Amino acid sequence: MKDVSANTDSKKLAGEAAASLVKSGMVVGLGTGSTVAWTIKKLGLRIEEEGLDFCGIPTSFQAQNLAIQCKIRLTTLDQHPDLDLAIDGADQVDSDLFVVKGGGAAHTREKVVSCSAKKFVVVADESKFVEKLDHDVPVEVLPFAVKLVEKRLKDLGGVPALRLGKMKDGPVITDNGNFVMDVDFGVIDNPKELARRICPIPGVVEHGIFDNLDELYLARSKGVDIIKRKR
Ligand code: A5P
Repeated sequence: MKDVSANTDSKKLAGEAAASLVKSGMVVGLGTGSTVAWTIKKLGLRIEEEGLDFCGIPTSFQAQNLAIQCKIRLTTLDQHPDLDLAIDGADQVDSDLFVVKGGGAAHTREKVVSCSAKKFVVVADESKFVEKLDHDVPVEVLPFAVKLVEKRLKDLGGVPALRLGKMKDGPVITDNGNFVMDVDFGVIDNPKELARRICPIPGVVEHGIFDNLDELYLARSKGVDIIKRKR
């Protein structure tokens, strides 16, 4: 379980700031995790106070439950395949705005939702921002394929570890019914190339390297910086 007490103020600052991007009439992807939870809560307040009227598409059971609590109208990708905006958290972001996600095992749906959006925004506190990525890469794996995927990830130079449950014996099961491996690749010099090599492994459902971030809302000591993608 992640330490949700650390950086709570910064997470709140970044999360709430991005809620201002949502306008009435939009279809918005709602990410997973403790930072974007602040965005979702703020959107709930805006519905109550301003009559903001938009539809959300949640990326996990966690996001769905929170959105329901906040009285956000929900829809599906089948009904609304083209989103105006997706907002989500991250485990790490580098200076070229490549992202590692999946600390909450939700990266597959998060990728589908963010890739369906015209604009993808990540909210994060400063501890997540690095020059070069060196975070373990979460890889969602079909349970039937675990051994093959493990071998192929090792062939790529990774050290894979099956993610185990905390209040459950055995592996973590994702919202899609699969396993997750956390793969240590050390410093990742070329995230795009690594992503390209993980993708074709049979049994890999999705990896946690994202190259589609448009804007980063980064909470720093003096406030929230908005960093736009240059590449
Ligand atoms: C979910 O699988 C992840 O991609 C989250 O978006 C990420 O772990 C968010 O981290 P925080 O809880 O620190 O916002």
